[in-house]
Amino acid sequence: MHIDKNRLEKLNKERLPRHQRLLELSMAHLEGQGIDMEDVVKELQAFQMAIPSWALGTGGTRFGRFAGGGEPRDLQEKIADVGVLHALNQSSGAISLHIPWDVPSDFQAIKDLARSYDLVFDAVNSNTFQDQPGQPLSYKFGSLSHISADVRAQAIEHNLEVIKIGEQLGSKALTVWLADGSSFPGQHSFRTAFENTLDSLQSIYKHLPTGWSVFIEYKPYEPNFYSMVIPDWGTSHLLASKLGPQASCLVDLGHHLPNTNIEQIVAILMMEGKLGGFHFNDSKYGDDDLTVGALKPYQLFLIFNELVDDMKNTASRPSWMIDASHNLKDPMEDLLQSIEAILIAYAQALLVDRTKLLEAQQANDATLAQEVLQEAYRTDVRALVAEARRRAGGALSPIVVFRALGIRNTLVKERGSSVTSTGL
Ligand code: PSV
Ligand code: MN
Repeated sequence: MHIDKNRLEKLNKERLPRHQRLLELSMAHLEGQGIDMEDVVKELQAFQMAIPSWALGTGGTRFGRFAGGGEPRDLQEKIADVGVLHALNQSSGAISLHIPWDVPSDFQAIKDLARSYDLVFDAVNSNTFQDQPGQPLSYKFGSLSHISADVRAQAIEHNLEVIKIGEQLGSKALTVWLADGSSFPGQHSFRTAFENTLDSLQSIYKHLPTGWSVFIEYKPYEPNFYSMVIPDWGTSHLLASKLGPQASCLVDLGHHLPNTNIEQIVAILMMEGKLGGFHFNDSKYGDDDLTVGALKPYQLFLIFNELVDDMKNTASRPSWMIDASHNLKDPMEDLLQSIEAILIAYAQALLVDRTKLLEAQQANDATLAQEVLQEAYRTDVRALVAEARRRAGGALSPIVVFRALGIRNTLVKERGSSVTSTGL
């Protein structure tokens, strides 16, 4: 499904007078602070977020899944859905495939389809956390860390297969997230599990094509509840360092114990040049997969404050992906809201007066430091985000247009009301 550009423009036109009034207010505010709005808009337009192929369907909990209508039935339809999102917000120009949930059958056709929506393929994700039909050996007790060399070999082979798929699509990175771990004390040896994991990752690393990266994702618990083989950023960093320059860490916001200072982790990993990937979501307790910014927008801003600080000095950017899929909302509306929250936090971080912040830090002036950060955080940047989107050809308000165009109803008519998309 392609968005009707004329209808989008007509809806934009209706909102334009109000938007312009709000934009003028924002401009006046920024001028007072010596910030050129054009610089901020340019940065916002360049920001592109990958959508995982599994997030276009309604997510489930371990108690059940209530599929919404019109969910994509195959990879083509998932690409079409990301295309719709991108047409609306001009900020989701990439798709990240999870293998084997979404294996292309005709690579050229899939690439052409993605191009028709102006999409590229970001990192490819391997999956050794589930057994697949016909798979000879089980991952019940682990994959890359397994005590059996045969299971490890099977998991390594899968990752190499994922790289091959990614190469054909133009991806440049492999994301490895392991569910490996133990649920009971004594169940396995921490050292053996780590050594096996490192050894397996080394076998994968050897086959990384030039220009490729491997991202090592960490998670403190779930599905294993006593120990995870890669529970935290320290372990991820240790593995990435041992592997070499093409390996780096992946921070998923939901993969931290409550109250962890994620912005500090981000700052240190960037300092070391080891922040390769980033998964956005929000949570109250754990890996809750809630819409980005739904609960902790200030934390999101503080993370972006660190990211922006580093992005000034380097051209390389982490691979950004939304990693959330909710069981209540329309998945496409959920993604639109997440991206809006990310852009708002990014814009606010761009407004931080870094000279003043440094002065405050040098003078041990905690009051001034807080003032500087909160001055930026409390600035209403929504008109700037909307302006960046409008200039790129997107919708002033993506959710309003999504609803006004009746996109979900069209998809339900096209695909049916009881289809369940692949994923979790
Ligand atoms: C695991 O919780 C994770 O964050 C990994 O990134 C997976 O690829 C994704 O969620 C989907 O299960
Ligand atoms: Mn993740």
